[in-house]
Amino acid sequence: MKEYNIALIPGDGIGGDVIDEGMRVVCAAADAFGFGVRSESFPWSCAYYQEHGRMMPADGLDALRGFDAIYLGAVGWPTVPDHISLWELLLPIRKTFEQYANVRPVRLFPGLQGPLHGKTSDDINFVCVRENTEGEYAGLGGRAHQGTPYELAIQTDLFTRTGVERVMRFAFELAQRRNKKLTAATKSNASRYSFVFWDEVFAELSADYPDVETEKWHVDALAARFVTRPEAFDVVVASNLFGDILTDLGGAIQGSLGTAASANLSPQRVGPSMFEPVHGSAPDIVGRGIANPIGAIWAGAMMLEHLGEEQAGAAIVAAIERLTSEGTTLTRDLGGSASTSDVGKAIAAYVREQAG
Ligand code: GGG
Repeated sequence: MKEYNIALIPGDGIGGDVIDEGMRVVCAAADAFGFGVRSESFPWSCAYYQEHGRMMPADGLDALRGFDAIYLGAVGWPTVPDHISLWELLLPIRKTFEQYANVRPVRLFPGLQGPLHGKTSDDINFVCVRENTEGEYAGLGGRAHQGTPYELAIQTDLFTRTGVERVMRFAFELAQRRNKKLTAATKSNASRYSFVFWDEVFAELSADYPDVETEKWHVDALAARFVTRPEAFDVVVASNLFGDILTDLGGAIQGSLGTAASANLSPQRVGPSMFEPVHGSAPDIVGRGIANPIGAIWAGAMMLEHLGEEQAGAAIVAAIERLTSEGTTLTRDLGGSASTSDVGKAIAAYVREQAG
């Protein structure tokens, strides 16, 4: 029997609650579809930072390297500055293992009522591919003359041909497997170096994928179009920051950010890929058992699909669809009163039923 080793990083706030439910469903799928899952949990988080002065140990990345996948909950807590928690845990994992394609599906599940009037699950079903290793998250810059009237801060973005080309090729190939349309998010009117370059690479590569229809939109207009014409999209490719912002909007139009899933893929398998819900640690609802685990569970389905267990991944997605269609076991953000574990247990039961 095949067995997969998963590194769990529940992280902060509701991260632990949603990863518990995600693992309940992943383990149910493993039992039902005949493979094994072993997991080891790492306590790296803002609480760990407060005890040890760092978000993870010095050899943390080496400890992760041998796993088949990483399953992460949420990172960030008000007691630790966000730029520390992000730059000492999430971003080193994405960059070191070259998880350059951050795949974030935007989908209104059947039965759910999103905020967009008249738009149904047929209208909201596309995928954002966010560049995940450079761009506005390159970390280049500095501060000087702090505390003086001459104080300054500089932050610059970084777009390399390798970085732009590889994520765009990934998005083109994804579009080829879907409905053959790729939209690029740009801002080449204002950002006259990086995004002019981004547009040039996009135009060059489009010649290699003649079967894929292409279009580019300035990110401001694109954000508006997410609201007015979500049905116009199939695959969207965006830089790191634009992709981050657009996919929170994506979470909103799919009914709740709590349902949004994300896969940080290392297509060349430089290291393990990482799977996480899009949402953060949600300090406002922590400890109340009301967090929506669907985003984490869906990320678990993407993890199994990535590991080659496509049937199990598809069964989890079908179980989520059944749950939302029935509408009786939903958390508060979706208008219900179910707890986090009610939702996890229901989805796990539906997965088991599918395997007979
Ligand atoms: N689920 C992971 C998490 O906590 N995400 C929140 C966040 O702020 N992520 C930053 C990013 O993806 O750029």
